[in-house]
Amino acid sequence: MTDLRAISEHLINGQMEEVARLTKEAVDDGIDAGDILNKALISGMDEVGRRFKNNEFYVPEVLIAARAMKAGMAVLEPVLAKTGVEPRGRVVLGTANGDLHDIGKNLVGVMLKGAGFEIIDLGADVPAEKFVETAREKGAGVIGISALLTTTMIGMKQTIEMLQRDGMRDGVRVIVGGAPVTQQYADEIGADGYAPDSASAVDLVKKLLSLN
Ligand code: B1M
Repeated sequence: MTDLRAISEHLINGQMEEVARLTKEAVDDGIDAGDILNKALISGMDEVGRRFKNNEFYVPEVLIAARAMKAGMAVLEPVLAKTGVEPRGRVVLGTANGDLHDIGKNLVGVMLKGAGFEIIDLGADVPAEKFVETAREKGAGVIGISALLTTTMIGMKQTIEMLQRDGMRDGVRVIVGGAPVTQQYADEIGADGYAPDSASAVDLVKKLLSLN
């Protein structure tokens, strides 16, 4: 029987082929897909997040682990789709209007995905209307906006104002982040939360959706 801890270990070490092979082996052994997701892949990614937060891991290690996670997910996703394991919540993610920086946003997406959330990634340079429209269409509980330029942070405020205008503010939590963004700015514009890094973004979304 495949050892789920071995999958986690390989994921933490970024060994993509091993993660894919062992995930397939676990599926073939008849291990529950939800258990493989939670006890092997997500728990491995949680550890990556913990190490990243404590400066034991840096961006390259996180990206390599994320690639390994994706390899495992590629094996598991068709099985999960059949067994109907529900995602923990749906998050619309993007970089603010006029801003092309997407590396930090992608990391946030990977970590959230690793924690079991469904991510609707709108990419970079996303207008406020697009965030609001997509959250409405997809019934997302959270909008996450990244900005790396001081000049594009305003897109966060515009999105919140648009949610208010459209009567959607109570149903959608807005989180913000990116190098120039601060807790103070998040408070000023009425965001529901600010996260300084991708691991904290996962904790924040869990907290806002009362999943802790
Ligand atoms: Co640009 N750039 N850049 N750049 N760039 C910065 C941001 C800058 C600080 C460099 C500098 O001058 N020192 C500066 C901004 C100054 C400012 O406004 N304060 C700058 C500038 C000026 C520009 C241009 C205007 C340059 C020019 O053309 N004259 C131009 C703008 C283009 C545009 O967006 N319209 C530009 C272009 C680019 C590249 C395209 C070349 C490239 C981006 C490539 C890409 O993303 N695909 C680029 C890069 C790489 C950088 C730096 C060097 C690195 C950014 C990065 O990826 N960091 C950056 C300098 C720097 O930050 N040291 C710089 C790594 C990443 C993992 O960190 O994005 O902070 P970060 O994400 C972290 C956290 O912030 C947090 O979690 C992540 C992981 O821990 N986080 C969130 C991020 N989003 C979050 C969302 C959340 C929660 C947490 O919730 C939703």
